[in-house]
Amino acid sequence: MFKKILIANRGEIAVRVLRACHEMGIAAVVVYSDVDRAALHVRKADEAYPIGAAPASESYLNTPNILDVAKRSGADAIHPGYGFLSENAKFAQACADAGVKFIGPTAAAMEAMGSKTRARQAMEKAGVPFVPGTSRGAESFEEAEKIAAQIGYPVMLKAAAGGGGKGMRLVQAPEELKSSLEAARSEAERSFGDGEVYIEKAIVNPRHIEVQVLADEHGNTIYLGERECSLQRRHQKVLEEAPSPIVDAGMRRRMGEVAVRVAQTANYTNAGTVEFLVDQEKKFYFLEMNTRLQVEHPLTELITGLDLVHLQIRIAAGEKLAFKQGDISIRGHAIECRIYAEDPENNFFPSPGKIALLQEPSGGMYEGWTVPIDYDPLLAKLIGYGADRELAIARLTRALSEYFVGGIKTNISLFRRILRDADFRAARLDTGFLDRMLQRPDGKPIDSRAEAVAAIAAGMFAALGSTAATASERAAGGGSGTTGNAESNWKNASRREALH
Ligand code: MV4
Repeated sequence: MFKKILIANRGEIAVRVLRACHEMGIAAVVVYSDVDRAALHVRKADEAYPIGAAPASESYLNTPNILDVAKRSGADAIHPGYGFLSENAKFAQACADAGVKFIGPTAAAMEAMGSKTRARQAMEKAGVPFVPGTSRGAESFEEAEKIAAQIGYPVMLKAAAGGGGKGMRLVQAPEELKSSLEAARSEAERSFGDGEVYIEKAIVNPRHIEVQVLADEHGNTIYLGERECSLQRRHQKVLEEAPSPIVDAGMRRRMGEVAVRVAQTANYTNAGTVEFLVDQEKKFYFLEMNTRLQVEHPLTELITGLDLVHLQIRIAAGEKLAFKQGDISIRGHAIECRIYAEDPENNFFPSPGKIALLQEPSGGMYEGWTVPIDYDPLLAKLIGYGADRELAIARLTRALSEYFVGGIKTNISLFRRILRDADFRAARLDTGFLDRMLQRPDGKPIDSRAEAVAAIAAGMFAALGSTAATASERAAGGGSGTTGNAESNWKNASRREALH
């Protein structure tokens, strides 16, 4: 087993990986940029090294500096977290060349999945179902016109090098094809330096459902059920749940077996996610594979009882999976809210700044911390778990009512709204859900002042009446807490948030 792991990331995922290292008796080394000197991952690490200025290109994407820290600290492995270098095949190769184990798939497996058209060609051979369309770029407008007519409108133009919706265009009718193709091409060229664009049948209001897979380095690959990720805004996931409300045991097995075939076709090792689009008839189509641990991985951990980061580390250290597909069972239901530093009342405008007040039912940030503008706005993840979906929703609703972040804006109110939405409650979810909800007037608008006052009142109860529940939640949260200075916190709260 590794003795020391370097975590090449920041924020909540760095803390999550760090905790797994400590649970396994492994020392954790972290790196940080200039604006992250006071971040939680730095505070909790065994060793922390500065790697550069705030821009990610100078710090968290700075391969030479990160590898230099690996060497200086004597780390024997690197965990990339998600984002940053996690899906960078060149970085994985550079780690291998430097004799440091990259905790993730090989550079070759990442490259196999990097190009959509290449991945489609490989999956075609393996008999994996994917959206009808071409598996190579359209050479000319005339060719695209022919293909689109064969497939039938609406069609989707996609960048072969793409992901996350960049270089993607929905084309409803033949007369839109020319301008859409040009737009998709130039966007793909600008974003990826590769203008290859291919054509798929457009699935109308699809669901986005993904399957977690785990593969060891001895040929064993298993699936760990699915996550429903249909609630997105501008290709940014907002709320995810597991299991998917529309997937039954038979569909889970069929999707899982396809996901395992995808992974095996790519010689995939470690943790990965196979994404599917699911149409209104519940037919599923392979979309792409994410060659990293994902933000929403704790949902799978809750419903399977497994720790995915522990398993990633064990796999990377060469261990065999200690269980088989038949040992995996799905228990309960989990829902995740991504708490972002952005303002849902103001077009989701980014909201960096100092966290002046924090009442939280879980951990990820602390009072007095300044959220930098330089990175992704994800502050924390709030996950409700219960025996079934109803209970998971009830727990999340309760936790959201206790949640308050002062000094900056967050999207917490958006989740209160989603969770009381009738369509959400009935699990009528698809990728158009959020946009539709946001176009309707808010059925129960909450005055932000009233909301702040309610939060302050909740905070007073939490701080003054020290019940067992509050104490344990505070312990789990790891924030600075309010016990002992309830009065000054209350004063801060009222001064800053509402009563002035
Ligand atoms: C699609 C599609 C409909 N038909 N492909 C968006 C991101 C990219 N990874 C795939 N995406 C889509 N591909 C076909 N053939 C609709 C989407 C899509 C979407 C997918 C998942 C989650 C949210 C989405 C929002 C809009 C469009």
